[in-house]
Amino acid sequence: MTADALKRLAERLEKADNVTILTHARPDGDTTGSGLGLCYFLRSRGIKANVKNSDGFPAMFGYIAGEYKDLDFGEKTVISVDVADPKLLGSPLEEEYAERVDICIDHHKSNKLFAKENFVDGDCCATCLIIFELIKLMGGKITPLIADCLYTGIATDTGCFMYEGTSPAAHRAAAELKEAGCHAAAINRDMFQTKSRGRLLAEQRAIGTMRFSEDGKIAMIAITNAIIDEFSIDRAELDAFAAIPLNVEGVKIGITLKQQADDPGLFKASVRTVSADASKLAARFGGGGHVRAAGCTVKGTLEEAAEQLMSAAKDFV
Ligand SMILES: [Mn+2]
Repeated sequence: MTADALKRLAERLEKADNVTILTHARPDGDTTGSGLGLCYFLRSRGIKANVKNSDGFPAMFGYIAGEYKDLDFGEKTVISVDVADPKLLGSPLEEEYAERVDICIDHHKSNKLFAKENFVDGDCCATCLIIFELIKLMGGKITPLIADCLYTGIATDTGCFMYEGTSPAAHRAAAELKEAGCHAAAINRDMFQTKSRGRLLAEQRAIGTMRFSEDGKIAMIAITNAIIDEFSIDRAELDAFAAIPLNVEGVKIGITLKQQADDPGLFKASVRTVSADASKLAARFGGGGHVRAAGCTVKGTLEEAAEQLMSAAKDFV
């Protein structure tokens, strides 16, 4: 974010009071860390603040959300964090807040600029990185709890600092957050290494479906409702499966098909690439996303969906 925009945001927050912070639905590490980090910081400044989302905080973020409690106040300012589109607030928050967000803080290039004031930096790795810079500019103290919040979002949105777009600023922020007392090793273990037993067994089954084409350059796995039901895993855990096909040596395009719970004849496809433009491949099916990570939906049986995607992917290797 430009120094100017960050300064305007800081000035705006100095004057804010009785703040409701909104995260997106099915909250991930970045929206959760941004929301809670900003909330704890504002409270430390004597500004009343709460964090709301449509689904509650997932148990995996208990180390930052566990002690969180709502305060009682009449709301005056509404801030969204890491929310690119008011639709992503989910139900019921979308109905309640879509039209009346005062300040939007985000890092998605696709942001719909739906708030009264929008502070969007599409080149920033994580919304938590914007919040980090904001707190520093405002001369705030980064407590170990706030450091854990912000580290969580930076680590998760950069794939533990492995994605191409991971900026020097993200590494510097991580260093400062470590100095501020964040529990980086424990967070990394929880976010990137620890899996539920059901998830690992479901991965095993999904890996069992792996098929290749184009001399091993394209790999595909499928997660069917049968697999999900058998191991009763949370659908939120499935997002991480998209990385599996690219783990295989030589694979340039990885596709993960996920059967939809409410429509077994519909598959959500996640496309991950090493160098090809994933968003162009997804666009052929009416989807979109980023250059190395995109998604779309395809109708049909599993075989039909797989065949359509595999044949389209051939044009990209
Ligand atoms: Mn994010």
